[in-house]
Amino acid sequence: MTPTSNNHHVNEDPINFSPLLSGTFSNSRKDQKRAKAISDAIDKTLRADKERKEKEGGIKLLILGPSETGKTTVLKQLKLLYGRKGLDSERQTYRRVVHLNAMKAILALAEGLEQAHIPLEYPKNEEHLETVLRLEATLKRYSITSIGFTNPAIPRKITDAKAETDMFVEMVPAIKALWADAGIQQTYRTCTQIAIQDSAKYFLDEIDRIAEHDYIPTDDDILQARVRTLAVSEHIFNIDNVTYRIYDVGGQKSLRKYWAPYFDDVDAIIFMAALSAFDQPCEDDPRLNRLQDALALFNSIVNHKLFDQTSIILFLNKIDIFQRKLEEGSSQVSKFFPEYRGVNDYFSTTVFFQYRFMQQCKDLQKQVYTHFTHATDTNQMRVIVVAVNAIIQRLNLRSSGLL
Ligand SMILES: Nc1nc2c(ncn2[C@@H]2O[C@H](COP(=O)(O)OP(=O)(O)OP(=O)(O)O)[C@@H](O)[C@H]2O)c(=O)[nH]1
Ligand SMILES: [Mg+2]
Repeated sequence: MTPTSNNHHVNEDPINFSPLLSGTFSNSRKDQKRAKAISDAIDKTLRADKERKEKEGGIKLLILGPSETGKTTVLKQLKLLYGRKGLDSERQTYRRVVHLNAMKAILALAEGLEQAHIPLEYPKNEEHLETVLRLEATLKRYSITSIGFTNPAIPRKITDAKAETDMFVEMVPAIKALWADAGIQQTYRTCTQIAIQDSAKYFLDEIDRIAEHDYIPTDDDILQARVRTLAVSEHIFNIDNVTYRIYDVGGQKSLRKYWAPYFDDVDAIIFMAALSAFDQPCEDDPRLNRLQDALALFNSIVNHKLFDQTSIILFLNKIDIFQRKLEEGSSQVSKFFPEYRGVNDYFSTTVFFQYRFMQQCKDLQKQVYTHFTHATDTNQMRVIVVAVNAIIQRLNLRSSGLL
């Protein structure tokens, strides 16, 4: 079944009450008639809304969690695994996202190199460095959250696609020269605190391919591409003969207030946190550790009274990056979580983090199903989606008294 998407703009009212608010009503017969007509219209809208929900039925599932934890990536995997067209309808538009992601990545590295006073390997690359640093002002204009796009995850502020592509093509020699420079490579390896996207290496390694004039993003490119979600969007999938209504939300702090209108009648929640973020500060609050923010947010969701009967599934995501960080020895868990006294290996640290999440749950009877995930890996997600579907089905049957 094809997934359908509805964009719920964050300031959108589900019902338009404006006629009621637009005038006062006297007791005249004409006004009474008008008031009744409006009241009937509202009843009709509410009835239609209720009927639509009943007809659609199925399971209402929210994907929640802080920003950059992989929520939209999971949705892309669902489209690939269960959508008739996969990611085809978005492929062309992602070309621009990929180009912008690559430019942002090299800009972040160039800035990091300057801040850390790391010298370039080849002084002749100085010219390229300046070209890239000049990108800052331009890239702000072409912010990844404001490109024209038909994907509901991306708001529509139309910019000039050709101008973006031209800009990218002009930048390619500078990007290639800098990415090959040992100074930039050292910045990439050692400056773990710079705000660089996880997909930076993937796109910079692939620069020749993505710069081809007839380049079309592959599924993996789309899974790696990063676009902030601003508006809540609804997607319908049929998984193993069960209809799911899935909501993807924006995780930035300023956007969390728009989640609440979707909290009624939720059957299941996938809460996502990025384990790899244990040593990173929040983008919108640099004093706060990202994983601490995730724990606090999980606390407010798992103990929320509206989610008493909701199945909670926890995805501790980005285990590939987490594992790499531990293996490289570049970050110690105990430095960021002083209460952790174990060794810095994958097994002990994941047990610790899972325990920290479970500790947030005040109701000791509440089951939380945890998965350690690598959301950009389609093979792993295929297995996990089947497991999650089985759990949700079982819980659903149990709560309806059929099991
Ligand atoms: N290496 C790796 N990258 C991942 C993983 N999951 C997601 N990503 C990447 O992380 C970036 C952010 O993922 P998104 O899915 O956009 O994050 P989000 O939670 O939707 O973020 P908001 O929309 O801002 O709330 C993307 O570039 C993804 O490709 C993972 O498990 N491993
Ligand atoms: Mg998103």
